[in-house]
Amino acid sequence: TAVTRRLDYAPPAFWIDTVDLSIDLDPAKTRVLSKLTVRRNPDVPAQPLKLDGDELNLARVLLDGAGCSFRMEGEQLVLENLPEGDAPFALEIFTTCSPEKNSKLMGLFMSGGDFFTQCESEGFRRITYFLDRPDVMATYTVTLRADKQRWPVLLSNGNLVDAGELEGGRHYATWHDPHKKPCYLFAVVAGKLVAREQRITTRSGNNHLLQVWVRPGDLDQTEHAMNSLVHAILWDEWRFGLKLDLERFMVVATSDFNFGAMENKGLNIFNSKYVLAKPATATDADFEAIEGVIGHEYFHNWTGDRVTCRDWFQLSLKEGLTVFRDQSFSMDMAGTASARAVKRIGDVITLRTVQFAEDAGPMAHPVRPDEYLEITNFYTTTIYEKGAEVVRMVETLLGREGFRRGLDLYFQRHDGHAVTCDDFIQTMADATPGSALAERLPQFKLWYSQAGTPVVRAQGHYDAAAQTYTLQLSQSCPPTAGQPAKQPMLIPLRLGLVGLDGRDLPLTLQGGALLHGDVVVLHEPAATLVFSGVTQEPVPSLLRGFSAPVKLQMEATPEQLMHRLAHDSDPFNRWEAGQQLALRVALAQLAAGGEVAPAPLSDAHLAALRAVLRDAALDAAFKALALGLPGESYIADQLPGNVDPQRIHAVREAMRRQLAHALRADWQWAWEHNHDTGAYTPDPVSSGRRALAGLALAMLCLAADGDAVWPGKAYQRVKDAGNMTDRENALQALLGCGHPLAARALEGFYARFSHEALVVDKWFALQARAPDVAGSALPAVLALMQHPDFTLKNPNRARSLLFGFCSGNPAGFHRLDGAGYTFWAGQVLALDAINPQVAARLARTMDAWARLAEPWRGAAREAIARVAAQPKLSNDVREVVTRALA
Ligand code: B3K
Ligand code: ZN
Repeated sequence: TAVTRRLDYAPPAFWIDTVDLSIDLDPAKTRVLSKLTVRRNPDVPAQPLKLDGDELNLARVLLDGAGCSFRMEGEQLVLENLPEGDAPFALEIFTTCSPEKNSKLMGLFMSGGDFFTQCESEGFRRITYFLDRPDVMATYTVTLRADKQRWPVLLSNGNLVDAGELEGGRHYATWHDPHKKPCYLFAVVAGKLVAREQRITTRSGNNHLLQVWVRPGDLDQTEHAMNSLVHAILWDEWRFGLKLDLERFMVVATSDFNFGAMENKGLNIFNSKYVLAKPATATDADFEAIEGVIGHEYFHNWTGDRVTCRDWFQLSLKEGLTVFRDQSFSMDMAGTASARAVKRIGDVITLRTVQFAEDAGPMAHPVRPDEYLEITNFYTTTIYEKGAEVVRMVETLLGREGFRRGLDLYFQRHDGHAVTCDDFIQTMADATPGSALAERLPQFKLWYSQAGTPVVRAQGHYDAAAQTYTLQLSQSCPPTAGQPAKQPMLIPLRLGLVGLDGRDLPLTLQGGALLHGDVVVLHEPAATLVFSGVTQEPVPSLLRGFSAPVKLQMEATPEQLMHRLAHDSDPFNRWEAGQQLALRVALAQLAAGGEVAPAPLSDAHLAALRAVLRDAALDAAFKALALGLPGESYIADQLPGNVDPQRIHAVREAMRRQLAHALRADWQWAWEHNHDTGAYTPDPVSSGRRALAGLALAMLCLAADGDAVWPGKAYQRVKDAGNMTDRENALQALLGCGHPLAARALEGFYARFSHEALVVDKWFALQARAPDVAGSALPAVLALMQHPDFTLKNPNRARSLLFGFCSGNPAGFHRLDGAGYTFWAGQVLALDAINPQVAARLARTMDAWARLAEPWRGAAREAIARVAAQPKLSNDVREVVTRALA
């Protein structure tokens, strides 16, 4: 298959106005009759109608009720002798497909005996022949037929308009969706399901039926999802004036799903991981993720469904904007300034560890890509998270009100249409004439077209006599594949100058004004800012709140960093100062040769961390983040190359052990004050206390030095914790210190939860990430693959074990003998035969191979080449490994 290019976009030669589907559901052979009203697109020269298909069996085609000629061109169905002129004609296409053989989980597939669909991006063509592209929008009516006993619930988009009995124990349901939509938003569910229902009256006085559909035994795990949905509906109306436009809104959970969830119009389908939660089985992180993903899919109803993408290169139009919306929602739900900052820090950690690495690797691409072999590979953190940062910068430039005005105009102009990223950003500028965005729109648009992470260098100078502080800024962006030279970008830098007493000094910029009082817009390759009336030497705090997705490089003394760790009024930068401090220590240890120092942290550094831990004014959640060390892959990303993953691990472990020992009394104090959070609720305050208690417990186990007290406490907690967060943290603490009790604790954990699939996933993941004591990690993973509960066919299960090991356990994976990489190659190939999307994700865990030192680099290349040499690879995996080796 060939590469698809953005600049090759051409409007469709035909429009499809209505789709009338009749689906007879059967696991082995489902029959689909599709009646389409089609007409020529008068703006396009006459040409044949080419309908997309994939693994379909074609039985019959009728044109205006009569047989007609057609031919196949690869998987496309081509019709040539169609009526001239603009008048609509009727096509009837009769096909069959086999849901039970569909292990790719795209199109119509089975999960636990029930039917589900996944159409984005190109799954609808696996259900029937169609113009499978998002700019073809139609009105759908769907009749589902199935055995009533086996599949009593029949759902599709829109409203239920008819239902009844059929002969032979079958029944039917007809759904009509009044909203025009692209086919990627089509959905069908049929199964033995039950719903939690709630009626809601919104602020505009409309009444809606909300349903969360799950397997019968799971109803007790749906309350949090329903609450999250209600909050999302109310929030979108309050914050953006966007109302629910459907009488009925449904969420359905399935345990076999390629990713998180899908925003099908009125019928969102979810990976059960992002719906089901009860305190006994779900952690605080799970509860938080459910709120975020339920919000995300709901917000797509406007940003995605009503205004959709013209083509898949515009994916970030809906994804970047919707991630920005779900992040804003979660922040508002978190409440306090501190809880908001904790959410922001978490989002930035993801961005910097995953997206920055993507930008620096073989899959680097712009937020609006220019080409793809397989679109499924482009559901990336660049499209999603960097895309969200681009929208956040728009909000920073326009202010909250201006941003709202922009979005209002966006819906006025584009509601009901399939549009582009250019349309979005143009609208935001048009709504805010004179804004920093409108003034420099062409430059801002580079965020959509240039790949790579810009680097901002800053240097400060204080002139005591003149009472000025001069900041010299410059920017650059490293080359990426196909983009050797980059232009300077528009970068909003939120900043402050921290005084001796820890408070911000007033900001007076010479010859210019600061946007919103604290934002500088850097648009030149280099700029000099002079602040006047600065009465004392300040400590600069740049990129507050992480106001742009860039790497900031600025010299700072440890004292300056500690001053900010103690005082910065911006909690994000306060945390960041601590990360910088730790990073410097790690990088110094990596640069020095020889043995890894057993205690690399200075006394002053430890004292600064102790002060944060003991600070009565700080929330526990913030403390847990501030006391955490940067991850191994983030440390690796800071190196120019020649990455030795084992040394990074050893250095970070030395830091962790030192932190555990040196602060032992403080950890004990933190544990005592935080380990009992009473009856479980997933609110930010108590979840923060659980996070800090979990960290303290892990540290105390690590510092146990043969003493059985703390490992014993952890073991006891695995047995009798009142919620999954505490239980999992305790188990992780035991595993993390390599204590022999860990094995027994794991056994007990499994025995208790062996019937809870989502907990069994955790059980696999915890072991996949367990420390590599004497090379034990890989053999342990191989043994787990033989466990009766392990299967490559279930994406969640495969991800728990394989991704847990290949990306979550660097020391175990990057073995000197290369056996980790050989294992990776084997699993990528095995998965590719089952589910190419999941296989391609696993393939990407080797993205950073070229930055490794020998012998890892050579062994990694060999393993990737082995995969690339397979003649029967999917496009998904082929694209990833070809780029990796390019
Ligand atoms: N839009 C879907 C992702 C579909 C992925 C297709 N390969 C989920 C989301 O972003 O909300
Ligand atoms: Zn999305």
